[in-house]
Amino acid sequence: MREKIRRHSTTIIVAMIVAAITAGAPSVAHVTSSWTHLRDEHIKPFADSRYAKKTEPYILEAGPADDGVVQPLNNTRMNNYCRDLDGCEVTLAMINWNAPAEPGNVASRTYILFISQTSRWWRFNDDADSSGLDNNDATQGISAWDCYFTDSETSTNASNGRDDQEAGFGLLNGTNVGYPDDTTACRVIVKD
Ligand SMILES: [Ca+2]
Ligand SMILES: [Ca+2]
Ligand SMILES: [Ca+2]
Ligand SMILES: [Ca+2]
Repeated sequence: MREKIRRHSTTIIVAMIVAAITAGAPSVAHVTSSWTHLRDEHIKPFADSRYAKKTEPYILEAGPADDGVVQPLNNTRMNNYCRDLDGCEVTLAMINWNAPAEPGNVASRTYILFISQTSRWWRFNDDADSSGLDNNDATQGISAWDCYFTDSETSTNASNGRDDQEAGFGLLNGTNVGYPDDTTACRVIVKD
């Protein structure tokens, strides 16, 4: 009889161990699926070059000495930053337009720009939804006060003359368009 009881208790212990292992199995599966989710949804995108961020903003300035002359933006960098899945953020800034009263003050406008991944069409999300085609022999762009972001990359004179006969964009510090040309600078800041 004692022997039988011992066997029975052994059976119960074994049953409890099996139950514990079985109960533990779903949590192992859960951990595995959590890891898979973490890897696929949160880690992989950062390793995917399509999502890779070039953390340095691309900044170009056109000072008073550049007045009226288009300063070309590096087209490889513009493509890397803006011709992708998430476009880029473009800030167009005017600096020092009121030098004696507000030295170095910066006026700015910021918009999102997408350059088409399959053509040279581009578009901002400004109020006008400004859009154009790069490299089509017709200059297009946006402006903020004295400063112009243009799909022209080539200056034709020192009086705002510009051409869009190649792929690429430019920054123009406009001459004779309303702000003191001897102090005013323009700056474009492009973030991926
Ligand atoms: Ca981008
Ligand atoms: Ca154009
Ligand atoms: Ca162009
Ligand atoms: Ca100017």
